[in-house]
Amino acid sequence: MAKPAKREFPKLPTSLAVKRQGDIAILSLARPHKRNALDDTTVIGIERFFAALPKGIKAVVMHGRGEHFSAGLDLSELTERSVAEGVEHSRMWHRAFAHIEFGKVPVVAVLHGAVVGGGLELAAAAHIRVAERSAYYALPEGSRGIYVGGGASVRVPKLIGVTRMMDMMLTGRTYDAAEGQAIGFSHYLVASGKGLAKGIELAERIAENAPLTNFAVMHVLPRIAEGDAAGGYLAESLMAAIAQGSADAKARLKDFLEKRGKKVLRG
Ligand code: 1HE
Repeated sequence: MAKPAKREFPKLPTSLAVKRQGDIAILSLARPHKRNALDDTTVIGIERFFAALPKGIKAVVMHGRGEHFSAGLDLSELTERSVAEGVEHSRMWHRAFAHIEFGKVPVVAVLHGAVVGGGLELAAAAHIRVAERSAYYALPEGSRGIYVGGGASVRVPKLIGVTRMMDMMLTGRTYDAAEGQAIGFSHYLVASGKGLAKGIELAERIAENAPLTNFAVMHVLPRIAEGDAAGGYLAESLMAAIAQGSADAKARLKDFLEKRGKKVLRG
C-alpha cells in the first residue's frame, strides 16, 4: 500500500485554511460565520502555522474569508478568567504573533471589512498591509470593558502614533480605509475584491529577493530602528488581565453576547 503523502503544512483547525502557490503560502481566516473572531484554537493554529513553515516558502499572504478580515478576540471565550489566566492568555497571543513579526519570512496581510481589536493586532504583526476600500479599523476594547492584549500597545503606535491610538481607545473612533492609508495602517489601498490579488503580487515580488536580505529587514531593521519592546508586551498583558477580571468587563461582554452591546460599525 502506498504511504500517505507527507503533510506539507502542520495540521490546522477548521478556522484556518492554507494553500501553497509556488513559493508563497496563502493563509485564510476561515470562520466567516463568526466574522473571523479569534478564539484560542485559531490563535494557537496561527502560531503552529508560522512556527513550522515548510522549506521553500518565501512569503505568506494572510486574509479573511467572508465580509470581514476579523472581528477580533472571540468575546464568548472571555468569561471567568483569573488575572493569572488573563496574563497567560495575552502572552499566548504575543507568542503567536511574534512568530509572524519575527518569523521566517515576510507576511502580507490583506484587509477588508472589520479590522478591529485583536484583528487589528493580527494585521499589525504583518510586514506589509494591503487594504481594500471596505476596510475599517477600530479598537473597541474600551466599550467592552477590557484592554488590548494581542500586542497593540507596542505595534499600533509604531504605525499611527501613540496619540492616535489613545483617541481610538478613548473615543471608539474608527478609521475608514482611505483614512487608514493616510495615517499608516496600510501600505497599499485597492478596490474592494482586489486585495488578495495585490497581496499575492507583492508576496511574489518579495519572494524574488535574496532570503537573507528579507531576513535582515524583518529581524535586524526593527531592532536597530526601535527600542526593546519586551517590557511593553509584559505591561500590556498585566493590564489586559486586570481589566478582564473587572465586574464592568463581565457586564459589558455579557451585553455583547446577549445582543445588547453595540456593534463596531463604520464611523
Ligand atoms: C463574535 C464576534 C466576536 C462577531 N467575538 N463572537 N470585537 C468587537 O467588539 C467586535 C464585535 N463584532 C461586531 O461588532 C460585529 O460582529 C461586526 C461589525 C464585526 C460584524 O457585524 P455583522 O452584523 O456582520 O455580524 P454579527 O451578527 O454581529 O455577528 C455574526 C456572528 O459572529 C454572531 O454570532 P451568532 O452566533 O449570533 O451568529 C456574533 O456574536 C459573532 N461575533 N464578532 C465573538 N468578536 C487580545 S485582546 C483583543 C481584544 C479585542 O479584540 S476587543 C474587540 C472585540
